[in-house]
Amino acid sequence: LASLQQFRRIIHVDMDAFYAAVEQRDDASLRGLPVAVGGGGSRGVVLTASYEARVFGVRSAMPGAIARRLCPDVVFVRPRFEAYREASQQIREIFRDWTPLVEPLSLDEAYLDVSRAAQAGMPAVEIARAIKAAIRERTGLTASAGISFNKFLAKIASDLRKPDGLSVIRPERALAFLAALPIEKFHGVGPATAARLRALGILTGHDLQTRSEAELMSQLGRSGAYFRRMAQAQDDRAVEPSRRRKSLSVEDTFSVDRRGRPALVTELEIIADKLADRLHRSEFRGRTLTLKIKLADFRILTRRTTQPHPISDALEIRTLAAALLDRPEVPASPVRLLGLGVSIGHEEPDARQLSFAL
Ligand code: TTP
Ligand code: MG
Repeated sequence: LASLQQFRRIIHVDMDAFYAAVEQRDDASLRGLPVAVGGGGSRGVVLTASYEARVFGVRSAMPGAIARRLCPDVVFVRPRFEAYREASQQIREIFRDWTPLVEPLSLDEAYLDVSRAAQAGMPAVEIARAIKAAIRERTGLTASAGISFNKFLAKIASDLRKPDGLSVIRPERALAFLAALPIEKFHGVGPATAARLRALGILTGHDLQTRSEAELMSQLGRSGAYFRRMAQAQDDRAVEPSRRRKSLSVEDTFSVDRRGRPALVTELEIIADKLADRLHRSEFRGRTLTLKIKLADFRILTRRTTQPHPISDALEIRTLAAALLDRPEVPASPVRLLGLGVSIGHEEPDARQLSFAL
């Protein structure tokens, strides 16, 4: 089986500074300037920054005020999600010229399984080059591509030479490459996990490769076993083209239980903003909002409301969430977790159709 895996050819494509690149494409006066998309208001965060702004340290998810401090000349641009969706549809059409096995991860990113074409004699690297050229020609934007024999390595590869990059990680080089890779670069390792791993003396892929599964499981649970498999280049996850979302949700478990309406509403606002952000970045559309409340005794309450239109606006989600909290009443007992999710209604079997109808 292990050797069979090595015959797979996976390409991961990720657009460069996607929202900012679309803005610079559509407004010539922004080209060459440090641009931040989002972050303009008093409380807004930067969604992405042009490479000119990244030189100053401006990053996604950074409050606009900090971006301005780092880069006083930064130009804030209001996001135009319709334009990003349009570019996203264009790149997906290009992907489908090469394989039906396309799994989008977000508007600007997808996995492609091109094993069939590779077996038929078209090297995956050539396919990736052709895709990059077509993206440039049809959208005026640049993308970076990574090629390998599994998803995990393809995704890491696409990040190696951004922007406009193309990188291949071949099977015979994979283990050495992963051994040298700092754990921060492992997809799925955020700052918190990285700190935990470092505290355990796990700094690179080599440290994951050489510890036993039992040891990592006892220290890190199931994710320990998962990262070990990834470090050993054992990733047999298939590219799943038909993965169609039925819901999208965000939850927060509190370090200290929250009690009373003002505290709960404050938390809900944070969760609502995160959910709106994720809704914008996916194509998912749904009309039902569900509030999940886990009490300190682990009982779970859910409340939901269905709107006549797809839910995506942060302010609307905040308002609906507060109303759900009040209806029938604010829970009297301490709350351990709050979650908000948007889902499709019964009469909407296909979220994508709905987004076309908009
Ligand atoms: P990314 O691919 O993570 O970033 P990017 O395309 O801007 O830059 P890179 O060249 O490093 O790939 O995300 C794609 C788009 O998703 C990005 O342009 C804006 C949006 N986004 C958010 O809205 N919030 C976020 O926190 C992140 C990371 C991205
Ligand atoms: Mg990108």
